[in-house]
Amino acid sequence: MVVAPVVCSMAVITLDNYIGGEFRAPVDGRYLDNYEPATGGVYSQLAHSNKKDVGRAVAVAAEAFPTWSSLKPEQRSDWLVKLADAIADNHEALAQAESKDTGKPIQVARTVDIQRAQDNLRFFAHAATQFSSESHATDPRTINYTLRQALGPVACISPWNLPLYLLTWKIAPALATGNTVVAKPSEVTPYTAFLLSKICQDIDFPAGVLNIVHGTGQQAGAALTGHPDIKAISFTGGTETGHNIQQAIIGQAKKLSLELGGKNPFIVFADCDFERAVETACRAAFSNQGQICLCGSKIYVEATIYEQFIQALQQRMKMLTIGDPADESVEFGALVSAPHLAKVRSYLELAQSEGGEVLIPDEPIHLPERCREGYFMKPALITGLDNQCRSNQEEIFGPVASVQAFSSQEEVLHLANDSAYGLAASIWTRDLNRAHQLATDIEAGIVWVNCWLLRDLRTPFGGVKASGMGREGGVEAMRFFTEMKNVCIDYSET
Ligand code: TXE
Repeated sequence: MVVAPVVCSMAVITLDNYIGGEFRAPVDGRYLDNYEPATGGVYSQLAHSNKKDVGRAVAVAAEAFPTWSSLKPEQRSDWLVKLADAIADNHEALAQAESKDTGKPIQVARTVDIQRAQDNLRFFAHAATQFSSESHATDPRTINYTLRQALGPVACISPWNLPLYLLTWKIAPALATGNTVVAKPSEVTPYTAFLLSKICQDIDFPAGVLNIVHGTGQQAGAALTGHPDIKAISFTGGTETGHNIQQAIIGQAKKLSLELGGKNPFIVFADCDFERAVETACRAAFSNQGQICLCGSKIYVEATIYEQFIQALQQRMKMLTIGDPADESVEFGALVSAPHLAKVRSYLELAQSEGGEVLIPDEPIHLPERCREGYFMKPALITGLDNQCRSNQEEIFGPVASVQAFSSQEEVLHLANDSAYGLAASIWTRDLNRAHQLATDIEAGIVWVNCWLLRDLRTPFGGVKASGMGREGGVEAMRFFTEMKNVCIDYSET
């Protein structure tokens, strides 16, 4: 084990940048506080990197590129497997760290986040050895073939909701295809990325191939996306940030993939499997305290079962075990930060001012002494608002879902598409034709029928409209991180 398990300690941990295989303090010596959401206390400080730190990281990534990109795919694959194995060896320590840093329940960090980080690396390690390209026999004496070449140093910018899960989802295909990486984790949750850099150093991961720079989006993030030697940017985060990045790089020939926010419809018809629909609606709305871009935060229920559904959903919400994320039995922890908690709560006030009713379970939350200042709130449902209200249109990104009734397939299709976002949808019905029709007509990048968040890493992942641009996952990610070059050969001369 290279990563020390998290212990209760008064000592503040320093999270330095990882550049060229070494830990480096930020050039100007400035650090930012990092808070533990369950307690509200500062437990670490991360490098407040600036343009110089980013410049150094990009320079070493550029230096490492020729060697890394000329390795055989099998060799890169071996390195990714080695990294995945090392994450597996440190699974528990990483899970504890992720739970501490984000406020998510320890059992979620273990079974979802850290497991998926390993899966991402193994998946793209194997994909590296299976990646092929096309050839076209144009006539009997001419052939075209397409090379897919690595780009160079690329930027991977990840958010705070699934820190190591989404960081590895980006770096794995980037590295598998031969690029070198400068990653910028969220300043809100930098801890597991720092531990990943310790793991890289421990397994002698080739220096300069993966670099991790900490800091704010405005300073470190903007310096990275604007750096002239960065060839591609893979970004997951808020819609506004995505648009800012898009604007900032106009005129620069960079590939850009944007995975942004969502306000996803969860559509329940009267002919559904009622128990499963209720159970999944609760999971879809409140997993990770509602802080997943795929959360089903707008629930549409066919009018004939609307009252019954709301009752059942409220009953299910009462059963959620809310509390200290370090507690093994807890299913619902703290929100990620004080400002985020304030933002989410402000939507409850907004919904009431818009004329809606806010339904919150009566049961008190039992918190231990250490969590008195933590960022906790109960899950909430909003009812009685029409689709156009701000609460039904804006991404809240917390444990708040709205419920509306509908009377026909046409009506619910209109309601679902009446949104700036278009990431995911979940449809609950036993009518196959209806499911296929809606799946085709809904404006979203991902549609689940009678399920939610059932993931196959080979499938394209991403959204339309304000939810983003481009697709991650499987071969799409491998394509994003490579440039095509067509080679045409005339071999007619005898
Ligand atoms: O995300 P940001 P924030 C949504 C959610 C949330 C809102 C804001 O609604 O309330 O976004 O969250 C980096 N150039 N999602 O403020 O700012 C930043 O440092 C380059 C949905 O935390 O978008 C971090 O590493 N980088 C989302 C990353 O971008 C910049 C998950 C995301 O931060 C930058 C999280 C800049 N100018 C929030 N500004 C999802 N789609 O899953 C910031 N960053």
